[in-house]
Amino acid sequence: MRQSQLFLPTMREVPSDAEAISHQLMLRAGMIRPLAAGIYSYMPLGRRVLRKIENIIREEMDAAGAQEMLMPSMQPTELWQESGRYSIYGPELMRLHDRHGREFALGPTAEEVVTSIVRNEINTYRKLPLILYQIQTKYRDERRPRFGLLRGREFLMKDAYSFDVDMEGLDQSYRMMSSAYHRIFDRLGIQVRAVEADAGAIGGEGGTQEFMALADIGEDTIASCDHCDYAANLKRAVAREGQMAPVNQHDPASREPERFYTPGIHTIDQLVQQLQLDAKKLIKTLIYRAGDSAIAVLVRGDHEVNDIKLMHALGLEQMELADSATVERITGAPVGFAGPLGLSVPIYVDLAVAGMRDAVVGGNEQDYHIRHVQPGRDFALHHVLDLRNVVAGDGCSRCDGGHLRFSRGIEVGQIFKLGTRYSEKMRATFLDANGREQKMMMGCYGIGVSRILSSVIEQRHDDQGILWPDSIAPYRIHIVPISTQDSVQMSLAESIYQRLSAAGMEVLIDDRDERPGTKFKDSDLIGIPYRIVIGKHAAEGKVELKHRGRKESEILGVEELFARIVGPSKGEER
Ligand code: 9G3
Repeated sequence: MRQSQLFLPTMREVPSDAEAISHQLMLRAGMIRPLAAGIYSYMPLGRRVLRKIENIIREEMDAAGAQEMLMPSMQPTELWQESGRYSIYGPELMRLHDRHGREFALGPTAEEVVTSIVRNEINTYRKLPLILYQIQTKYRDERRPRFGLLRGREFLMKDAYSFDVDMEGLDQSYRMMSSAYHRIFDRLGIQVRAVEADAGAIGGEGGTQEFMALADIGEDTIASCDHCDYAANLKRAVAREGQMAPVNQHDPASREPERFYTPGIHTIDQLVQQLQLDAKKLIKTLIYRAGDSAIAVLVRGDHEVNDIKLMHALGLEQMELADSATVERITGAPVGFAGPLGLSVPIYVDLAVAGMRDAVVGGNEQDYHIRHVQPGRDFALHHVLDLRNVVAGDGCSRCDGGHLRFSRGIEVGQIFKLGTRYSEKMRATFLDANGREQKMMMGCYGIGVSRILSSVIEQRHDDQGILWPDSIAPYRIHIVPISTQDSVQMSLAESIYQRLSAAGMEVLIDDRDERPGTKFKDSDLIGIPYRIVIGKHAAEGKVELKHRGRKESEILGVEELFARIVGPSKGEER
């Protein structure tokens, strides 16, 4: 491709509203352009990379026995009524009406659609297992689209769905997909960590993994053990069971609860600061609305409630903190003074609280707290369970001696065991070998294709620009003649360009009449792996070869160059 023809609007200046480095570099490298918030056009260079990512995914999905199809984005909302998910999703689910007034959703995912197809076509165990997938645009009206393609409102996803006769079959499909994912991410050159995750609203019979691209910009927090291979999304992570110190009812050292005056102190930090108290000696009491009732949740002062664990404990799909009026009604005090003593609502206590002694709690009275409180003695412990976010340094729940540490990740893949969550609601059944009607066992498997574009750049860039892995680079070779006015240089450049292209290489030649500095800056920015500079050595038939990811370059004769580029040993290509 001749760069003088290529629609490649590179930019020098860093776009001010782009916070993520991948977002900045994709804009500057002329790979994407914004159309609206969270909605982007892929320019030729970006499209080339995206297509390579798609093709690697296709190859591995096909090799794993999945079959590619393509489903509509316009989904009749009757399907979402059938699955019971129409009411779960609010404004995030983009809806529209056709000219006849029929309501459609722009598909954020395709469980309903694929199940509606399979239930009409499959009715015998002989036709299972079946794994279908598509690579298609998804729509989710995110409240806060950000970081370019990392959280967009229209994005490309590979979504696959497996259909099996039983749990054993589902486990097999799940394993097949999981190992395909490891191969895919390895070939894409992304450093990925598979972590235990939470199935969330999609539901499912347990068993879901997220594939996290390690990157500081990532919105997800990964808790991983420094000793074994345990790793989990913070929403799901479990520490070594909080050691519940034996609750000693009549410990002589413990004193009776005592109310004390704390004017204007209504946050944990204020309590810690002004009263020189250790947050580990405090108990936070949070009032949540659970449906149309309320509950109190107690965690230690230095811990946070894990909403996902709380919702699972209560069997609820959504929950939020009570508003201040509700807090006043239940505790008799303004927000900030809630405590467990004398509460009429059910109290859910995190494991780490149950073993506390001599704790400070809110006094359920404005400007008052209570000290020397002992859970179990001064208030009942009816519901004691793991309700908190783990913190760095917590003991690992899987091995002896390991401790959890945090890292950030971008979720680039998710695989779920759905079980009969959809086949039951949507009657996707088959007749088994005994002629009995059974519900299909389903799994679903997603990869954020456009998110991968950003993730690769987040992990592989330097101050000058992008460092593409060979597998998905938009071109493999960048020929950069220093001066288009120099006929010796240009004729050598042209002949190398023709020969490499004829050998099937993807070559970009910078034939623009630009200053060398501009050419080198653009070349570093777009990050093509191999650069061949045609300069002062051209007269001796020599060129300079440099790999984008390495410092040193070398002067080679043309024949050496071809031996190096066209016919390298496999290992060298990595
Ligand atoms: C919605 C909206 C947003 C959503 C969903 C539904 C996430 C939704 C979860 C999944 C699960 C898997 C198949 C591929 C892998 C992921 N956000 N999810 O179901 F209506 Cl607005 O998409 N789907």
